[in-house]
Amino acid sequence: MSAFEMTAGWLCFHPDPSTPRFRVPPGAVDAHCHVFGPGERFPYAPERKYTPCDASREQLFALRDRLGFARNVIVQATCHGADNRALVDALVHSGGRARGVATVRRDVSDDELRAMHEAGVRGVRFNFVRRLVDFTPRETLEEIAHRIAPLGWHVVVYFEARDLPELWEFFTALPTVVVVDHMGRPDVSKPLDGPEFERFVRLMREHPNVWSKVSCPERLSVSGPPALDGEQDAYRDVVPFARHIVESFPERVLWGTDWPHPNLKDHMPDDGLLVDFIPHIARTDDLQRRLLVDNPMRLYWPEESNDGAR
Ligand code: 0GY
Repeated sequence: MSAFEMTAGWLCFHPDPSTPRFRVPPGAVDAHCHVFGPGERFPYAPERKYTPCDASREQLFALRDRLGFARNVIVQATCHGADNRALVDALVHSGGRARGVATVRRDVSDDELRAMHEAGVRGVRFNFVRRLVDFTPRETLEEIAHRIAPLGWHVVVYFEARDLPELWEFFTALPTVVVVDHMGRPDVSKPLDGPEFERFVRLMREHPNVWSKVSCPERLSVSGPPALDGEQDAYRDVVPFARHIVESFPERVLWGTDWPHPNLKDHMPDDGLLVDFIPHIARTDDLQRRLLVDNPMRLYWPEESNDGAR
């Protein structure tokens, strides 16, 4: 399949991302990315809501090197359902340079959880985005959260900003660290200090176990990608939101490319430009080091982190 060809309406990832102008600090972690298939080897889930372009571990690791990252956190996407084989395969072939977040069902066995831990899984993902998943009862998710907590794992949650009020009680009762994908998907055409984003900020302020990925400007932006070579302008409407979270909670933020960017129809980002977005949201060396190295290391490689006291 050639780059930018549409599969069932979705774009494929950028074939030749630019080399970033921003150099990420040594040891930087891309803390939100996926592997898809290849479908012939790791079939997509029958209950999936989209069929992505294949995006293999080899391609992910090549991108990691090109962008200057040292490690990846690979997150199970809904198109693979609760079949974590492609994820686990990528982890065990990463030479210890990738950790993962899986999706599990309530009937997962202790042996399966232990095997995933051995492979490098350190969290489970609960997805509440209606276009991506069917409904799972909260009690099921609570049960899963209590099963994985003793392993030292955390819960990653993905939801739309408008659903936060209804999910608040569930999130705040979880017994683990809770990592929110893409800042809870704010509507960036609304004011930064408006009630919707303020609610998300309050969630983080009142609950020190809540972390946020300040990722996916390409998904959240209304103003869109830069004009030709105008990287300063890239996704500018997302900058105040991401910057606010980074500066308010520097010890609880993560960043990731979201490669290979599932479900994008109009615009496929240049991953190099996404990296160039980082210094606009994390403006000092210290903030950049926490976002890209210290925080992900503390959460995913605590045994190697020298940041335990923070
Ligand atoms: C993302 C975003 C999306 C998809 C998924 O699991 C998934 O299928 O997370 C999306 O469509 O917004 O983080 O990859």
